[in-house]
Formats: sequence, structure tokens, C-alpha cells
Amino acid sequence: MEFQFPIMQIMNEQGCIVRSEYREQMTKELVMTMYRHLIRTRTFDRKCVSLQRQGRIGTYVPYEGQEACQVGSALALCDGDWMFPTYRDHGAMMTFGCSLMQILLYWKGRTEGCVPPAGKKIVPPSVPIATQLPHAAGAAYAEKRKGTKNAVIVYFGDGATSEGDFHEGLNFASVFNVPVVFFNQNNQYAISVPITRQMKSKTIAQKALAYDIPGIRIDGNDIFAVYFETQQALERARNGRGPTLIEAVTWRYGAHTTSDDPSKYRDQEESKRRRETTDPIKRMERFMQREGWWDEKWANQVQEEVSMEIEQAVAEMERYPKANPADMFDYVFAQPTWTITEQKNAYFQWKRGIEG
Ligand SMILES: Cc1ncc(C[n+]2csc(CCOP(=O)(O)OP(=O)(O)O)c2C)c(N)n1
Ligand SMILES: [Mg+2]
Repeated sequence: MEFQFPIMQIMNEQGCIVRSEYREQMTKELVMTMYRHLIRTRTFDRKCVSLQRQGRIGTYVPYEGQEACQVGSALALCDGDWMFPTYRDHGAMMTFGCSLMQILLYWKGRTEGCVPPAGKKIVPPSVPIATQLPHAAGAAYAEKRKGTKNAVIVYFGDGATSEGDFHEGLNFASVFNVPVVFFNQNNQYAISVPITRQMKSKTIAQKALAYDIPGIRIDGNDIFAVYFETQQALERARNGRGPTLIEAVTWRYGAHTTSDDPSKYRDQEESKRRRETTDPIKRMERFMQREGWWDEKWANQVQEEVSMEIEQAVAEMERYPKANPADMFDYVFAQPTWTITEQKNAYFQWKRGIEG
């Protein structure tokens, strides 16, 4: 059976608008806000890779190349909405209001990095693949029962759609008709496994058919397609019209994590070529140039401002009080198991030994 899910674009690779019905909503103000967030997220990501290489944070998960997915979708949210991110979605988290210092603390391995900012419902990143989808469906169900207009967005990768939790999350959301947007970033790899080796379906969007919910396939490097489609999905959710599955087709330029070497499983030329052709930031710059909105001086100033903000956050993270090693054991269960107590005692015995 053939399912037709063409990739929807609003702006093509050359920065031309191909869906004129959206043109009026693309104000200069919105475009400048989007551009600032794109530069901020990319600069932060590069800084984090460098901090990891210097041993100043732990293992890090880069998202470079996927900024339009994360910025565009996060900007479409309202203050009272929920965000359920994965380990690769701190670009979305910072755009929605999580501080850079908080995100740095997380990558430093600190539990404090998981505390959501005041007034924002940003759940700590899920590392176990797809577990956040049923949680998101549950949070959306709670909002529905409370009778609010709040919606939920949940992020996940292409690999996550091969997990049972993906199907359970979509099924619950569909059956209970709850206000959730399932936002898939199809970066075409689950670590080293290309999408063609983990599913026979040609698209992820078509999986929505099984749950009788809208499935939309968009160009994830086109920030306008991401922003407007997410906004419409959220709107449907708020108006009692249930969940949507969005497949945003994208590409990660770098490694899966800082412990991965992508040259072992894919041709590096592909990422190099994509940087020149489909890059979400270059595309936005081409659009701004076409509109006559491009201002080199302003762009330099944006870069300077975000770099300064990032440097300040790094300094703040490095001044943060040292972690208490007992935290590693105390926050696993509400009541510690005997194995954890044994490990804790062994650790402190060893520590006393080396400290004399
Ligand atoms: C339940 C579970 N199984 C396996 C892993 C190991 N693992 C970490 S990331 C990953 C790949 C996920 O790929 P995808 O969903 O496409 O997300 P991406 O990393 O590409 O953003 C795997 C298998 C895990 N974290 N959790
Ligand atoms: Mg993936």
C-alpha cells in the first residue's frame, strides 16, 4: 500500500517562500526573534562540545543541524504548555525558557540541572528512549480533565518510533483525544543505525494513520514549516481536536554524543554537503537577504550578545558549589535499597581511605 506523505516546505533551500499564504504572518519581528534563537542555540551547542573536550562538562549530546526543529517548535508554545524533551532537545528547552546555566549543570551531571524554571513545565530530559511519550499523553489527559487550554509537546527521534512506548503513547493520546503534539525529529539515524535498517515504513508520519490522528511530514530545516505546523497542531489540541504526529525531517551534522565517531558508519561528505545546501541558519539568512532585512552589523551584534550570555552562564556553572557525593546514592529511590546503602558505605570508606 502506498502512503503519500510529501515533505512540506514553506521556505525552500534558496530562502524563497513557496507557500504564499503564510507570507503575511512572517513579520520582521518574528523573523529576527527566530534568527536570534537559531544563533543562540548553535553557539551554545558548539561551546558545549568544546567544554566537553576540555573536561569541563561530562558526555554531551550535540544537536547542530537540528536547530530549526527545536527553535521553531518551542517558539510556537504558550507559557502554560508542557515540554517533554529528550537528551538532544536542550535547544528547545532554552528557547522555551530554561536558563543556559541550568542546562550546563545538567551536562555537568548535577541533579540541580533537572529543576524546571519557575512557572515553566519543562520535564527533565528523557534518556531511556520513548519513555516520555506515555508520560506526555498522561500530562495532556490531566490538562483535559482539568479543563484548561494548555497543550503538551513531546520530542523524540526516529529510533524511538521502534519502541513500544511510542505506540502506547500515541494510542492513549488518540483514544482519550488529549491535547498533545508528538514532535518527531527524524535525523535519519539512531546512533549508527540508519532509518532504512530499523523500519520498513517509508515515513514516520504515516504511522499516525494507525491511530487515526493527523500525520504531517515537514522539512525540519525550514523554521517556518516547523513553526506554523506546530502552531496549528497546538491550536487543534487546545480546541479539543486531539493529538497530532509531526515528522520533521532533518540531519545531525556531528556525532550522536561526544563518545561517538560518526566516520565509522557514514560518509562525512554528506554532512559537509548539507551544511552548504540545507542548513537551517544559512537558509534563514538567504531569506532575510531576499527580503532586504539582512543587516551585517545587527547579525554581528546578535552573535556578540549570545556569546557573552553563554560565557556568563559557563562562569556561573563553574562557580557553582561542588556536588555532595551522597546525592548519587540518596536520590535513586525514596527509601534506599540495601544494595544502594552498601554501595554508599563502600564509597565513603574508600574516600576516607584515600584522604587518610
Ligand atoms: C530504552 C533505551 N534503549 C536504548 C538506549 C540507547 N540509546 C541511546 S540513544 C539511542 C538512539 C536513539 O535514536 P533516535 O530515537 O533516532 O534519537 P536521536 O539520538 O537520533 O536524537 C539509543 C538506542 C536508550 N537510551 N534507551
Ligand atoms: Mg535519530
